[in-house]
Amino acid sequence: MVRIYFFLINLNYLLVSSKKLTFGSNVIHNKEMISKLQYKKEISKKLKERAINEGFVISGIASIPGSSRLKLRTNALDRWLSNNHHGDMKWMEAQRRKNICSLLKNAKSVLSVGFSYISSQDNNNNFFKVGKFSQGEDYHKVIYKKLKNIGKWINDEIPDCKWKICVDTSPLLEKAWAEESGLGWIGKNSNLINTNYGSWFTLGFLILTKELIPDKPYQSLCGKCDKCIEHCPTEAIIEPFVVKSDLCIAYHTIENRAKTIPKNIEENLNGWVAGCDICQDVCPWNKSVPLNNTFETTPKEWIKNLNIDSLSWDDKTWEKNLKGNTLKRIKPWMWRRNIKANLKNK
Ligand code: B12
Ligand code: SF4
Ligand code: SF4
Repeated sequence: MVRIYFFLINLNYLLVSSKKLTFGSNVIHNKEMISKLQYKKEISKKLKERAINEGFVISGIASIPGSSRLKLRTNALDRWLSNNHHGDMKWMEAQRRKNICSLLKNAKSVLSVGFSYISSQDNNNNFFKVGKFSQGEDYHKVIYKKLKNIGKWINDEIPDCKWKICVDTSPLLEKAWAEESGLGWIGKNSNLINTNYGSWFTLGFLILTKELIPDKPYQSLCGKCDKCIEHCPTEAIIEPFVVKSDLCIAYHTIENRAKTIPKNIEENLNGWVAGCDICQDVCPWNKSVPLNNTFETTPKEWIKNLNIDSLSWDDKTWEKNLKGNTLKRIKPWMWRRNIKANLKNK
């Protein structure tokens, strides 16, 4: 009897203490979880602030693989390609564009940033015009340099995090990832728009192997507006959000490598020598945005006063004048082709 009594007391003691143990380890576990979450929140905030301090106007974070919205955008890319809306840009067909992890193994998050290129000195009062995005320093280099500085900061602050920079040329669905990171919404002209900065910014990305806290995507704010579609002179926005490259002035003046520009485009150039801003100029969200007047966005004198002189430049002069500019990506013969096409229809 006494033995049974002691056995029951021991059993009770064991049960109570094991419960205490489980409860205790749960508390420790929860505390760890909370401090991990707290750390993630803090480092995500710091990273975005670091990007703004580096000179970007907007920054945001998305988690990989992203929401169902990203699947919709990837399907839209497939439709765009199967309808041949990419014209001769065969590089747009790269399968890797649909899988961000093909750019960095074990990628968990992406930092998206916007670099404002809107300067008070743009050249658009001239007959000959180039897109605002291309008037200052080459934005690929400007953004790359800034992102590299942020990468160095990450090496110190998050040493176990690997990173990869992407600016325009990597096979990444940039606007969809920027939208996912909460930078803005994809407008009917297919550009990414932010409520404060309109769409006058170029995009850059740091793909990261660290899990971070994602931002909330915007809702579309185009509403009933159709201005971009109505004003496109070549009807290149064939339906909301879809640009058919073969009808777009930007495509023909920058990407088209043919000797001549198709007649229907040529007749509508109206001074555009490289790129086209019409569907952004008419956008209400672009009307009063803060300017970014820095050396990086200031156009060179010859761009501010663009005229027919550039037609007579030899390749050496071309090299000299275009050094460090985004437009360097256009070959001198294409530049001459574009100016001549404009003159024909002036
Ligand atoms: C190919 C390309 C071009 C081509 C094709 C344009 C295009 N719309 O795709 C051409 C040469 C014409 C071009 C022109 C320009 N380009 Co560009 N281009 C690119 C590039 C390399 C790929 C874009 C792409 O993925 N196209 C594929 C198609 C399928 O994508 P999409 O048209 O954007 O379609 C998306 C949306 O429409 C959306 N969608 C489809 N259906 C629906 C439905 C709903 C409801 C919604 C909400 C969305 C939606 O999903 C699609 C897939 O994401 C990117 C850089 C990059 N790596 O991403 C730069 C990029 C898009 N270009 C840029 C710029 C600045 C321009 C120009 C403004 C330059 C100029 N002034 O001339 C013009 C704008 C012309 C225009 N209206 O689009 C910037 C845009 C920045 C921004 N704020 O959005 C980018 C991001 C480069 C950069 N790193 O900054 N470009
Ligand atoms: S860039 Fe010019 S041509 Fe191309 S869609 Fe916009 S308005 Fe039309
Ligand atoms: S012009 Fe209107 S429809 Fe087009 S992108 Fe801007 S707000 Fe959207």
